[in-house]
Amino acid sequence: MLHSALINVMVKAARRAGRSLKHDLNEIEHLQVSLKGPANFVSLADKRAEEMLYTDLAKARPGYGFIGEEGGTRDGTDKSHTWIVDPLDGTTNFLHGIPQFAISIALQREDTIIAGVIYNPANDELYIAERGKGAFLNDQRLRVAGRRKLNECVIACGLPHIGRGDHAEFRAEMIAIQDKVAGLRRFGAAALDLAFVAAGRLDGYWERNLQPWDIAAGQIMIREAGGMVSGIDGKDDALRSGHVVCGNEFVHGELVKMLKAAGK
Ligand code: 2AM
Ligand code: CA
Repeated sequence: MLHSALINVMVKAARRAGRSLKHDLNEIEHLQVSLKGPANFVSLADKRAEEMLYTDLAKARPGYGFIGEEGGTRDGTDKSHTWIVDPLDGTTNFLHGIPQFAISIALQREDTIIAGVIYNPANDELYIAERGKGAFLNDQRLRVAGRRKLNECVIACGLPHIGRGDHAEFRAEMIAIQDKVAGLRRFGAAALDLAFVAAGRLDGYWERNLQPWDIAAGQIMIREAGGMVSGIDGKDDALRSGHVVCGNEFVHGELVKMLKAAGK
């Protein structure tokens, strides 16, 4: 399938960094990690992946700014374009050899995300989206699920971990949603949760306290697949607030209502 030059640049970068992550995953699975321990090994793996992504993207589009999880912000001469990159989303899964992690690359022009690529090298699933041109998984056009009965919906969430977020708030939200839906899931890689909603595998998803690189590529994926993404109160911008809720129009609206009620 033919994609734009921009998408080709992003896909090529994602695949190269993906090979590196897959190699490192193999080391973890065979316990050939460094003496300093697996956590240190993983932080080297994601730094290496981010450097590869930066090198490839900067070579193809010199001057664009770059925001990455590992290296922080690198300003470019072109102030209107910024790459927003997570070299390894789902770090804990990766560390445990759970094949649910991804590279996430988005391109922002002014205030708008115009392209996104999410790539899981463990199963070779490649999601792409470009503004106005649709979203695809391995070249198959994506469409969010059409369900309009909550008790048939599978909804994913993020669980705040030790020392992070508001655990009591999460439990209240979970209780509000748990007995209205067919099933709750927690996969642990935000970019893939968003991609799964775009692909219609999940009907909806919410999570708090994320970073722009967790959300940016997934957001355009869902919008290009016909779904809705916002901050938790329904109208705000998830990229700014760090809190995200998504689904088809109906599910998104219902989740917003339930989350609001849970907060009271
Ligand atoms: P990461 O794996 O790149 O850290 C898990 O619930 C999701 O939350 C993952 O996508 C994870 O991304 C993300 N996340 C964002 N901020 C985090 C933080 N401070 N600690 C752990 N996970 C975080
Ligand atoms: Ca992340």
